[in-house]
Amino acid sequence: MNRATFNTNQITIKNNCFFGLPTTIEDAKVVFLSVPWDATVSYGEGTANGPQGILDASYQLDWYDFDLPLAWEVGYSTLPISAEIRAKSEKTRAIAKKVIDHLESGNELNDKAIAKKLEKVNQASTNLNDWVYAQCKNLLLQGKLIGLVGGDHSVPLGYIKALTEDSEYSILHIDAHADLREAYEGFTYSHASIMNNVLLLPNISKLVQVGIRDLCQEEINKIKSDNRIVLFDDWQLKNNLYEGLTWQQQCETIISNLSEKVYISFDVDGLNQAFCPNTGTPVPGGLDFNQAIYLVQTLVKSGKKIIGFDLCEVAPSKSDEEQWDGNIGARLLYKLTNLMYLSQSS
Ligand SMILES: [Mn+2]
Repeated sequence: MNRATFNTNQITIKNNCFFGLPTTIEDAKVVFLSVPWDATVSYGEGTANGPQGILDASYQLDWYDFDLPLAWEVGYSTLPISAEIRAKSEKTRAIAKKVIDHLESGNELNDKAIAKKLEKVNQASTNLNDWVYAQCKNLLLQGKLIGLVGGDHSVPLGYIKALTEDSEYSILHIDAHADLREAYEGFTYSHASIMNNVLLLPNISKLVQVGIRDLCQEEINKIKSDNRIVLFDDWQLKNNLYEGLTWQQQCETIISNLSEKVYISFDVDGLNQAFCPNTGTPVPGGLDFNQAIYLVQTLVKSGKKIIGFDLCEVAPSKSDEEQWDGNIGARLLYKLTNLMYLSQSS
């Protein structure tokens, strides 16, 4: 980016870079990696279009940030949204659908043809995880911070794995769902299993879950039996608020459970659906946009470092004119990136 001629008050040029910020990878402090993948989603489709929807809406943002006024100067670089990954997602999704249809008709997974399809889907997911891992490892070795843009919530596993090779850290997980199922619909790498898979990695000291409000018994059992998991469910958070505990007090309690290095896994459905009307698996309730940001701001104020983050499950509206989901996604992406950078530089 030519900083001397870059006019932050003028129109943003649509250059396929998030927020129109065209920094080279070489000069970048932060790199955005898009993962347009939703092969195994269980309910609504469309999160594979999340990166494009966020990109399209991101041109419209103003660059001034109240936490990091000169955020646009930091150096944010955008890797191209991979058409190949997008195509593989589509192809795999078609196979996964057959498995889901089979199960939804009340059948078991012992059908040979279906088992073969399932194997294909699991292999494609493994390949995706390997791809994300390789991309992230490469960027981390260059000293870059990474903002990963999903995709459904299965996609950050390779990134989280690459980070575990550096040091121990904890995860702040904002979501309506606990995502602790041991495979869902037979898919080992389902979006509903991401945190189960994460906890199989070494070096994850804590998983702190916030805003959760849709759980199955298996997940409750896991939360109770694994002392690395700390649950701040949406019901309790809201009840505490109604009964006089402030959001600040609750944020401090949440953050006190995290270690010095924190990764944020942000599923947009952790927010109230007003902020993600087209997301795949919406649940009523949830955090307000400002509550979520305040939580991350409080984390930064605590002096803990944000070592990376993902933003998943943003599904843009099918209508071109309506960019609300993408708009919220872009604002979250900007804020998370700025706060990550701020936490690293203070
Ligand atoms: Mn979710």
